[in-house]
Amino acid sequence: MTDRFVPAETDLLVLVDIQRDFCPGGALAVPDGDAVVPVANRLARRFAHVILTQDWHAPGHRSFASAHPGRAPFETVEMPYGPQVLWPDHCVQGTAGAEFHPGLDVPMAQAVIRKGFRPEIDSYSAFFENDRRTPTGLAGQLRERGVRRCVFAGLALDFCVACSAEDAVRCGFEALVVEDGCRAIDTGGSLAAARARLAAAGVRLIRSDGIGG
Ligand code: VGL
Ligand code: ZN
Repeated sequence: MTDRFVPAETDLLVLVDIQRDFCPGGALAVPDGDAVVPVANRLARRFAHVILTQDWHAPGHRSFASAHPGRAPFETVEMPYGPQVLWPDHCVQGTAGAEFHPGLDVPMAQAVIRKGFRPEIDSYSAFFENDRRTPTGLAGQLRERGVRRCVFAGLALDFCVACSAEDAVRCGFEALVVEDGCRAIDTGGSLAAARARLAAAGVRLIRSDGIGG
């Protein structure tokens, strides 16, 4: 049914936010989030280029509901750069919750993009912060390395994975998402909205068993 995807030298695997806080028992646990770990480990062995992203918030980050008196997690507020969902405190720099999942076995990963470290602005995408303007530097790094196509897996499909894939397209890369290598938060219709945005951006959804050479 689906065509096979054979990773080429110009393909990059991006493993998004596979961290303790996004897995069961964590501060912002994505349902079944740790199910992506074995998929990520397998995928990483198929790609010449592998990078990781790591949600990495300053304490008291403005995306935390705790920074907005009277507000609760999963409510949406208006920030200078647009609407922002408020989250439980998560992935605080240097804490155990910000560490990669202990089962993630990807010693071949070549770079870690830390994002969300500016206290006043959230960053879902691996390429731009949520103002859609402030770059992380990843696009330049990938161009210098000759990468043409980005393949994404990780957490959460409807936030950081979807935003990263959309921005990859915006930056001139082709983008694919490995669906069974992701899990979603699905709050307030976020998963359906993300799927629609991915389709509109031309991001292809594939399955991990269709990848190989
Ligand atoms: C994420 C919400 C807040 C994600 C990060 O990795 O998808 N979601 N911070
Ligand atoms: Zn975050």
